[in-house]
Amino acid sequence: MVSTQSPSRLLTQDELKKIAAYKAVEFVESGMVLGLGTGSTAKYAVDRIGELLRQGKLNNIIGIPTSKKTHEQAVSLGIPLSDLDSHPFLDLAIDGADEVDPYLNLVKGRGGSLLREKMVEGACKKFVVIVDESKLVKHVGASGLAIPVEIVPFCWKFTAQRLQALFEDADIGDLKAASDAILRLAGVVEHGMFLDMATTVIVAGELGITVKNK
Ligand code: ABF
Repeated sequence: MVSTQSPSRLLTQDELKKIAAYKAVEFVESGMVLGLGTGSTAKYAVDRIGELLRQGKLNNIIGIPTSKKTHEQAVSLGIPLSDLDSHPFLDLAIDGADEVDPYLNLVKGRGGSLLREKMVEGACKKFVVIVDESKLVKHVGASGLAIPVEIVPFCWKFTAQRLQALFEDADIGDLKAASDAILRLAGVVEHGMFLDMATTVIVAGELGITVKNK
């Protein structure tokens, strides 16, 4: 864990997101195949990668976007893009998260696109998560907000009821067991718990940047 010194004035949440994103882009090297995340924090990282390419400080980057929105952003920045079919092994992905627990387990997907994110980020050697300190939780689900689950449209209410029945007492309990139980339900595509996937989490807070490694 590495901490920097505290800034002299209170920073806005957007400024903290940008600080975390720029720090993560320091991990990017020329020639890398990169997973490009989605959301307001990841957007800053994609912007920064585009800027460094334009300045000639990075070369031969290939980006794999995790959403249509990020795809459009990357195209507008001139970042060369590909997909998992052509590039099944990625060097690094940078993305935001909705919750981060002390073991670097994540909740993602409240901003949408969790399936693509899980596919891309599961194919990376290194997965760097960027958050402001408001995303830190004691345990997954502690924010009280629902864990996003992507399901097929066919009889979706039926699937939603079966999902609710799994966690009637509201306690998510063992995360791996909860993950397995959700994925066993027919009709479920994927869920937003990213367990044991992040290799590094960069947290920007009022007291500076903290880099947590797995
Ligand atoms: C996406 O962006 C989602 O998985 C996650 O829900 C969200 C985090 O967004 P933000 O950085 O805007 O808080 O990666």
